[in-house]
Amino acid sequence: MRFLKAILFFIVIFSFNACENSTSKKEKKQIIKPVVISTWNHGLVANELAWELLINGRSALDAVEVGVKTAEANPDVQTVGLGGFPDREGKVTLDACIMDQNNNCGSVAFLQHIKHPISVARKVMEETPHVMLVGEGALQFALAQGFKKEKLLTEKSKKAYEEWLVNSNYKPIINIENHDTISMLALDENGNLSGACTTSGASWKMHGRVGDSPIIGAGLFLDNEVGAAAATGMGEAIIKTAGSAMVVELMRHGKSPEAACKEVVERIYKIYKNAPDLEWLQVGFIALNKNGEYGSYCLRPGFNYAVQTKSLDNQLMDAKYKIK
Ligand code: SD4
Repeated sequence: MRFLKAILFFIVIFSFNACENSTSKKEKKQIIKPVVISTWNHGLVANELAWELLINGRSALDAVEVGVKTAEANPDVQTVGLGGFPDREGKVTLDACIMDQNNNCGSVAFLQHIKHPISVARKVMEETPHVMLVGEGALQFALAQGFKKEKLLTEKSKKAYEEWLVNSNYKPIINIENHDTISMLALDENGNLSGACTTSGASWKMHGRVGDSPIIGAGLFLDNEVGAAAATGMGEAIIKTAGSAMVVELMRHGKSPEAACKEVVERIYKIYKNAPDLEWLQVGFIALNKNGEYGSYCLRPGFNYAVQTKSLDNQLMDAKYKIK
């Protein structure tokens, strides 16, 4: 009898545990990984290279650097790296930053003559005790690290600049002159996040102007426990709201990536809704959380982003927007 009671006791305990395990398995969200997302249609090419690395088990950090370098090297992408539109003095000045899963980050701003500012930003992160180097100091550092000095103003961008000089009117055209910053976020096979952002900034900007793109928290931010976010569009508006950091914080408090991006765009709209600048203002955010869920939102129609996962072939998605 005692023996039978013991067996019964074990059966009850065993089935209780089995039942508990299966419910907790059901409750656990399935994590989608790897994932890579990046801004605008040049994100498609960038994703291709980043994906190649991710699918072979490489880190999200390597993937985002390699990915965005494609836009930096492409002279036809006229607001990133080589061939970027110059400032109003005819000089191409570049901004970039990179961040990894351990909150390590590196950034360069107002950097001239170097085609791959993202790689210089990574060197700042890995080889210096600092986060950000700017201007002449950033250039000296890049040269000391073995980067080559190059002429970044192409004939095509020079011509556009000369045409702009005729009226010298600083009024960007939505989704055209602002539309080429590449921001990329990735989640790798190990479940780690990284992000990168690189740009020649707003075309015809004042000499010395720095936008959101190299500013950790504005153009890019991530928290490996929560998610990552990055921005494109008019940097001044993104800096004023600490845009990417806010998106991540809103995800921490339970918002989906899209809802978090939307809330920050709403905040920007509130600031600008009675300002004359609203007429040509565009901002867009992309976000990716720890579960591999992604989303985006922007102020006006026209912003799209490229996504690649195991079940979704590299493709462009149109972001939802505020102003219809
Ligand atoms: C800047 N945010 O310098 C950049 C420009 C940009 O898509 O994103 N364009 O303000």
